[in-house]
Amino acid sequence: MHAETYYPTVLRVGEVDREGERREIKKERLRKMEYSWVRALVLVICMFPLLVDARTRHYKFNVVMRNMTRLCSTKPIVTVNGEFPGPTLYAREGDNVLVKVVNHVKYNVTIHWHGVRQLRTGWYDGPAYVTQCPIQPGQNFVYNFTLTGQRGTLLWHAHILWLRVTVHGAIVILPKLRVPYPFPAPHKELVVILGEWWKSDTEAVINQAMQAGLPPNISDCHTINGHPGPLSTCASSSQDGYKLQVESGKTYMLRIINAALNEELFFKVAGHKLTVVEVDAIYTKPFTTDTILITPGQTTNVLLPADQGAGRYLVTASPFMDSPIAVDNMTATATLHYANTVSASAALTTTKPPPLNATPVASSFIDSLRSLNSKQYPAKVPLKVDHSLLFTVGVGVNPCPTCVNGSRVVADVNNVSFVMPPTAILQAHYYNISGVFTDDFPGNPPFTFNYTGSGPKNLQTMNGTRVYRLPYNATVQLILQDTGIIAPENHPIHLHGFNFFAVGRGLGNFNPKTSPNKFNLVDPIERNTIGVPSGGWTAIRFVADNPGVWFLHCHLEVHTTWGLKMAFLVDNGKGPNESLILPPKDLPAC
Ligand SMILES: [Cu+2]
Repeated sequence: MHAETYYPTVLRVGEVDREGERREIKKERLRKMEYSWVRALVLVICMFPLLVDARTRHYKFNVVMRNMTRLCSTKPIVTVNGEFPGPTLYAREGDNVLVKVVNHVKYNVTIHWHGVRQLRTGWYDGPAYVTQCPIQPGQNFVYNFTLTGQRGTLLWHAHILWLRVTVHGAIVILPKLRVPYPFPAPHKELVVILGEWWKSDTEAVINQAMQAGLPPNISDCHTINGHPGPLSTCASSSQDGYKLQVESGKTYMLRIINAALNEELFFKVAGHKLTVVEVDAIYTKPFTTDTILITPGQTTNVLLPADQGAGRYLVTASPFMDSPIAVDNMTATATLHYANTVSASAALTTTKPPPLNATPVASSFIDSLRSLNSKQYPAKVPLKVDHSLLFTVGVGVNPCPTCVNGSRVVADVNNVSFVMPPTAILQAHYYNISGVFTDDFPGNPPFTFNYTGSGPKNLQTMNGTRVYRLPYNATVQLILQDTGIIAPENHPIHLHGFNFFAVGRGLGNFNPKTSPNKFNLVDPIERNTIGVPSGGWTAIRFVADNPGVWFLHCHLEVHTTWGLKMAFLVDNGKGPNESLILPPKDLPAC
């Protein structure tokens, strides 16, 4: 499979972009004809950088309300350009992307380009009060970043309040022109976004929960490309929901994204195998499976050969939860539909989603992931460690006189529940504004206990806006250790500004003497979001080669809201190439 390389055939870039590319190629051909072959040769050599040169892609995101009906009820939702899921952002590796975000809604808004490295351009990363003040109603802001050294699927989403429930979409980064995929080029590529639908207003849900100090309600169903699907209680016919149209004998690439707020999901296609080729915009060693696991914030590209008989096949997205915690247990469905299927009512081949608590299915998927680690796409795992950190992640209980039980559920990293500052940390850092944050985030738990046991007697956390400071280019090993406080739980942890290597993983407490013996320092998976196993730990390594302030948080929105978040502050290195760019002139004010 890997002896040859294959060029992507259909570049599913927007029509305008494809036109532009065709025009470029035509112009180039005309120019060639005007010169003798020697001059043409010289010209081609000179022109070559232009042909592969990066382009600028312009997008406009109008944040607007729109009424949407799902599960037999209608409500206004916040959208980008009226779409749910939002528009796909197409670009090539190396391109400069400009997105003008105009806020037409009553909420403050920011957009995060999840997984985009934002090298030196931290101002455009998007988490509210971390890298920028929000875009206020009636205001706008142009995000301006370059896609350097990344290709694959990522996502964009709102990074304030719970707006990302409907404000999200795909980022498709195609390889540079003429650079093939390291796997057989698919016939077609399809974006598949998994999400949630809430009948209630999610802002009201979380506000009420925070006032009461209790966990918020759960969503009413999951969605595939915005639809609960043909098996949903409100489906009008078996034709409802998203349809993946395929032709027999062709291979398709699904760019799968989990944009749900609070749930990790299994994804299956009845009767079909899926070959994983990329996660979080990093090529993987291909492996074939019938079920993928995807946490909120993660992306997975799979190849799907349409090798079955004509008919319709069920596609499912169902939750994974291996702790005694309430989740939305509704399975979202869609159908894979063969083009030569005559009748719309053709037999539907179904599949059973894995059980809710299918830990073995989840573990086997995670254990199969490896970086491609080829000559062209090496896994540059840091082998020496400058900063060795251990962060506990979990929940706690703090006093709250006005709450229902006199206490509130909170979440923390190393016993610190992060408090959002009134202004952006990056701005406070850049302009030396004191009193916004401190750089004393603890590199280890403030006190040791049997982390995955039932927890210490005192479940109280400290509040603080504390960052962990790193010099430019420092190498970091970070052990993310789940705690058993209240209940152990799987936390999908997302790091902004970097990819990291997931070098190890285990159940129980991390043992600094024995656990590292099993680390994979050769071809561990590289990504930006990783599930810390319930009652276990995950070890990651990264190089702090990006100056700025970089958020680290649980991608279950409920845990982020409760305080399971912190930030790394990476200082500038030497000279402009190792320093944060100047702040943009239109950076919103708080
Ligand atoms: Cu979490």
